[in-house]
Amino acid sequence: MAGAVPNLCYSRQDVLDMVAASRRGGEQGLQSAIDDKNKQMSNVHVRIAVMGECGSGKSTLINALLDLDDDEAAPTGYNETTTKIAPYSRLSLPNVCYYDFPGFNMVKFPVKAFMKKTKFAEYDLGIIVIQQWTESDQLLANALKKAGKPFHVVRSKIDHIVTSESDKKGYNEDVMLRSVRENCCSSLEKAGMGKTRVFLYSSCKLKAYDFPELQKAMESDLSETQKQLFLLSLPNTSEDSINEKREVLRVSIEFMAAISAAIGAVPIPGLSLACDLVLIGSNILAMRKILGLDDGSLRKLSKRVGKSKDELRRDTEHTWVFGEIKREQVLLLLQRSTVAVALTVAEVVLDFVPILGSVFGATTSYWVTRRMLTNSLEEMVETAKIVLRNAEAAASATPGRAAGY
Ligand SMILES: Nc1nc2c(ncn2[C@@H]2O[C@H](COP(=O)(O)OP(=O)(O)O)[C@@H](O)[C@H]2O)c(=O)[nH]1
Ligand SMILES: [Mg+2]
Repeated sequence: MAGAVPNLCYSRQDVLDMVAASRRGGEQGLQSAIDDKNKQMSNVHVRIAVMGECGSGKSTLINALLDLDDDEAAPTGYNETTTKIAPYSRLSLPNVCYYDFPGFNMVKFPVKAFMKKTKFAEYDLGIIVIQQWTESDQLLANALKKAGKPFHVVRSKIDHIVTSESDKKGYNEDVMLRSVRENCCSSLEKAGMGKTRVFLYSSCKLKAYDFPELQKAMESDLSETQKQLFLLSLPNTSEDSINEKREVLRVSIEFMAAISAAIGAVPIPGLSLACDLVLIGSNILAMRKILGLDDGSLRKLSKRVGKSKDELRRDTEHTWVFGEIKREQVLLLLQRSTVAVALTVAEVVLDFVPILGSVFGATTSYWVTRRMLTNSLEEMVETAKIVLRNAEAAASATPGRAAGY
């Protein structure tokens, strides 16, 4: 099991289509419907243009939205020299891509040529990151408008304002935030942008200010299928975000079970189980990565909050989640009591597990795959929430240490 991430985004309609295809055209109909859908899905992309002046916080925002590892992350800092648009995505979700635009306030930057060459229509939406609204921001907003693309304005580095204002007499955070929002909105209005919402954000505190609302606003600009991809790409900043991922993954499980049933219907002894094991194993790996429980994600989180991986895993019950997921482990998981319930319902005893696919064919294959993946997902979701709580506890015990919590 190579750990390749299979397609995890199918809509409820896709699953209904699959069922209809199998009723109409039997096994062959289902197979070709699955093939068609997979072709379609690999063509679904989410392309987000992130724009703004040098140093406004574009690259930092991209890293936060994608929760990128150090080695995949967009370089940050004030010495930006790039004059090219740089794409960033997660290895596991290459179809969600953020495009880091060069800042226009650089010396000798060929803005006119750049604007002429850039095809703004290629993006699904834009984000303009500001400290204050400038002429180049206006230029970019106009280009996006002309291309008929939605965009959002983000005011970054709110923590800087909090730090500089909080010592003042009579400081009230809500009043301060309202005034920053009003100032930003009125400068946009003066520039002829009309009433535009400005999202306040700090890369040091992703749960605070308007970062969650920004994610919701971005989501609402996308099509149903794009939305699912986008949700899976977001960081686990809250139990809500983990629950949203669970919903998307639950639908994908239905689809995987349907695929499994299609394979199970082929009367070749052993084929079904072998395929089921691959299907189940690769899906568990994919879901684990999406939920931030793979070794790489834990290492990154551990570095961020200053706690060891063991401390992050504290109080988690389902230790298999963190282990190796190979054919043997999937077989072992298959024999666990939670899955045995499903098997008992099908009047199958555990001794039959190795020949399940060939003996019981499509129906059993469907239920076993569905049950296995659903149980695994629930246990991973439970684990992800405990890891999140441990990370949050670590972050609040070490102020200033933990970006993103
Ligand atoms: N404290 C704080 N620093 C930030 C924030 N966003 C960006 N920065 C810092 O500001 C600098 C410029 O950010 P960067 O993302 O490289 O800006 P870009 O040129 O627009 O890509 C970097 O040193 C970042 O660490 C934020 O919300 N809070
Ligand atoms: Mg940058």
